[in-house]
Amino acid sequence: NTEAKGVSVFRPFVFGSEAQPFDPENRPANAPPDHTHQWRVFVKGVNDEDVSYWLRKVQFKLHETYAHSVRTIEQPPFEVTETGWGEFEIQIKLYFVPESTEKPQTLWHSLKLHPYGNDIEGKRERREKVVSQNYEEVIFNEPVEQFYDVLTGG
Ligand code: SLL
Repeated sequence: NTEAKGVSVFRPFVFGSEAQPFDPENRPANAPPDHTHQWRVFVKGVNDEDVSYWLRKVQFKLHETYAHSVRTIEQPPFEVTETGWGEFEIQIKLYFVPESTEKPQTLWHSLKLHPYGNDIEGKRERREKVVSQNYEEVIFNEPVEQFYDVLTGG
């Protein structure tokens, strides 16, 4: 299993969250009474490009106030949709396809529910969607040959 000496392969992706306050007239029926927002945390390709040829699964570790706080998503879309009342740090662990022989990589995302300037009453009334996302690149240093071939379509 030879490695591509001195070669680094970069793969871009996007991770982050989207959140929106409940519509007061139309709360999700199953949401606990103290919950105020619906949100989604995700890992995806840039422009929704397929990433599943290198990304095998994603584990999202939510705040321990959530039941089953560790959520493992085995196929795209790699995302978790939830409701809640508070912001917290989400641990995101990326697992790569087995032929990569790569160890998982961990990143963190701050779930953001409230827009900046939330004290401005008008914003709250508009129930604006709060998006917080980052462009990132995973670097595979000297990938094993079989993975190099997968990455480069060779
Ligand atoms: C805070 N440090 O105090 C944070 C904790 C916890 C968020 C936020 C509800 C979980 C559930 C929820 O939104 N937890 O009821 O299942 O702001």
